[in-house]
Amino acid sequence: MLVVHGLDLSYFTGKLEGYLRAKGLPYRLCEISVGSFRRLARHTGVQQMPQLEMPDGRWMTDTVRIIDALETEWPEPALTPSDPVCGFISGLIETFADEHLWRPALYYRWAFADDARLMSARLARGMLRDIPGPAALKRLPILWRQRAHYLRGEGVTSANRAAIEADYLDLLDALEPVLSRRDWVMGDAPTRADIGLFGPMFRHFHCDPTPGRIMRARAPSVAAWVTRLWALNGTGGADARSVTSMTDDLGGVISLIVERCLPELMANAAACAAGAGQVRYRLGNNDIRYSTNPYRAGRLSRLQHAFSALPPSARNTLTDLLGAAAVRLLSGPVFPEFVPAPGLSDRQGRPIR
Ligand SMILES: N[C@@H](CCC(=O)N[C@@H](CS)C(=O)NCC(=O)O)C(=O)O
Repeated sequence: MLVVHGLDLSYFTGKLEGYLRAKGLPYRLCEISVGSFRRLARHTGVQQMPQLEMPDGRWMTDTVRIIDALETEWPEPALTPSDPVCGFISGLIETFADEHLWRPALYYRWAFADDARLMSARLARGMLRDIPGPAALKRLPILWRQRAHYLRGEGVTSANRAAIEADYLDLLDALEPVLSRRDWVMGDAPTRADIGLFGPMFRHFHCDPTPGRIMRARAPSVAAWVTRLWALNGTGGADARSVTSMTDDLGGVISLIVERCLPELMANAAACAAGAGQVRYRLGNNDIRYSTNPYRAGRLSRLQHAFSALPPSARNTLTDLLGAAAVRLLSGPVFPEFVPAPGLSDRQGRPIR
């Protein structure tokens, strides 16, 4: 059986679990501790969760690489549409979910007192179970660390809070009409768009107290989609290869990606390429500044490479869908593919010494 080493409150552990459930692949979740987090990183070279242990002894990390590999090893049911336009959009939505929604998801968890108290206590009792001391005391350094990394470190300030909240609220408003009409984001079968969105939507926005309350009130069909995906054990015959055309109602989600996510990915990639330590990006009328993220730059190159490999007819359709500005950004300058540094690196691809 597959073993997922992670935490039952983690964004990307949840994304991988959603994928395995949609695929109908049985797995066991093994809760990481501080010690095992460091030890397991030696198998893959990256200190992050989840780490996937395969029955044949192989180890994998990074949900994108894992899903790429498992889609090849277990092609049925497919979660990647074979239609070039739909396949590209499902990967674009996955990238948006993995990279752009990270900030609002972490913001809602660590900026609100109730959420931060609950989640730091769960981490203290869970992941830090191998560190001696009372949970009440262990909670405080966790709170400090998570706020330093995931609020200040991701560029959250009191001035840009409303813009970060809008990332979540506008997404709910864009998805609610779609998911009140059908079961899955892109059509009659779950795709990588659903799996990507499931990461932040399930473990953070659905399960954390403050965004969960907002989701139930503002977007009940999104809440139903989260639990629908969690309840999957295979897709019951649905297959992403049946998703062959784009529906008009995804315009709201596409606009969020074009206006907010792609410019951020580009600003970060350009700052990485220039060797700058910081990226500055405009979200609405607000500035967001954070340390350049090499892994995130790699996610833009992946999209650029996928775009350049498409047939001209698909690129034309995507120009109509995404607009000329987004397509200019996807067509170049093409940044080099991200290659993790040798040795141990962190989730951003930075070497750990
Ligand atoms: N790109 C990775 C991201 C994995 C990731 O960022 N995991 C988070 C937890 S959800 C992590 O390991 N954080 C480590 C930390 O906070 O130090 C993936 O797709 O798996």
